[in-house]
Amino acid sequence: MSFPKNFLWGGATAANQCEGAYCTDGKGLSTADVMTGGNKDTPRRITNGVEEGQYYPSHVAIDHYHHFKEDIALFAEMGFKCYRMSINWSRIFPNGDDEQPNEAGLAHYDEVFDELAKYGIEPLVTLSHYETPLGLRKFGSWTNRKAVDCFVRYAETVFTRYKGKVRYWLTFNEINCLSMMPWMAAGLDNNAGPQEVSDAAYHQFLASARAVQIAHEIDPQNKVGMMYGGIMSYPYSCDPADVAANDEFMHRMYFYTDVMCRGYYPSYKLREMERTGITLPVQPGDQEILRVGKVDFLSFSYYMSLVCGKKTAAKASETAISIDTGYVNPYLQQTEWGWPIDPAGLRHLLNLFYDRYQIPLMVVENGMGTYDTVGADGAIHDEARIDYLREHILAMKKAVEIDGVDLMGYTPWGCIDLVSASTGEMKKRYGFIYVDVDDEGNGTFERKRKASFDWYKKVIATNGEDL
Ligand code: BGP
Repeated sequence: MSFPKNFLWGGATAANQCEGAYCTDGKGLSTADVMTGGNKDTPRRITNGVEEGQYYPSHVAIDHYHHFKEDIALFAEMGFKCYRMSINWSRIFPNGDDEQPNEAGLAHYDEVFDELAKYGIEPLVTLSHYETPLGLRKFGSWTNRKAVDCFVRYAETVFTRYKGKVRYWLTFNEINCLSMMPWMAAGLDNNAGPQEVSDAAYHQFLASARAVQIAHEIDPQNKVGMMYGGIMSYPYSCDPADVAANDEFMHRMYFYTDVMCRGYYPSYKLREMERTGITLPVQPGDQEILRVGKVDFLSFSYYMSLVCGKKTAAKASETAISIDTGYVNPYLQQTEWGWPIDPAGLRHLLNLFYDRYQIPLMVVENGMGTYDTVGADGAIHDEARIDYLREHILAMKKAVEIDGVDLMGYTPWGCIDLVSASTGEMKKRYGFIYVDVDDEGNGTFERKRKASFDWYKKVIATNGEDL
């Protein structure tokens, strides 16, 4: 037994990180469109609108909007069975709360799905991948229940329009990252308080649950998953205080998967809210919505593992353990961006989720950002990427073969080079396909196959046997 026969091998992107064409064909502004570029040492900056003289990576990106046919042909050449992409909500509802959808936006994705169908590539579509329409800000974005209705209208519109073309959907990208990055995940100010973050999470859970229900009603073939930002951490030591600190940290993350996979708030979260005075904006019928709208599968990103332990300097009381997530794992190498490389952690997380929920899993992001350059021979030697991916595929294989995890597929991140979400750089590259464009959007936009392109093609052709 190895990977299942119909395993969904492919790659993943997000609209705001690859499409460009940020105001083409009636598209409105999204949260991503007002984030300036940054780099490894300087964080991206959020502006009030589009300011003169600033560079906004999502405005150009790799211009996938105009190159999608060429890009999909390259994916097909690698043998992709699946392409994870996102629909940019602000192409469909430019302000987020418009009465009518924008036909030009809908027509664009029709073309993309038709192109994928030509090659038998199954789309896996994220409805909201760090690209909330900026228009939702006028009423407080996801802190306001109105956002639920806007999302549901959008979801219903695309489920109806693309019925028969798309069967696999994800609601919110890395929904748990709302706790760390409120702007990216929900269009809230980054200094949003815990009550606002909790309200936004509650509304996204409701929106996701309603979307699941509507997707099933529109087409019983639809499968809707959640998407967890693959945070996984080890206790710093076997000191029970380190283990407890790690448990508490992981509860903050698993709370998101618990609600979406089980259909209710877990007891540890409800107790924590009682202690901290956070309330839920519950309305009659909500419990039923969450229960009925449990996801069909759990997908997640996985790049690295963390180490968490007690904060030695702080006093830990029984109920409020002080957590330190800043420990360095001495057993692991790091990428050029300082992300610890831990394939065994992927097997661990797959087991943890499968034991916890017993529903199909999918790894929808994984990969290593590197500085790739075109060599004197015209080739791009990204052997380090091949090594990284090989080890992670081997870890998934063990989870499937030895542990019996039900794994649907694997879509490594940034299968074609694209803008980095955290830094806004182009030079942090993940792709099998190189794109000639720099951090300021200059270049020929020519696509080139890297060494990993042929390697991944062979991996897919042999269903993960020849690594
Ligand atoms: C995930 C996001 C992606 C992606 C990836 C890599 O958190 O879902 O959008 O960008 O991380 O991160 P980065 O681009 O910061 O290297």
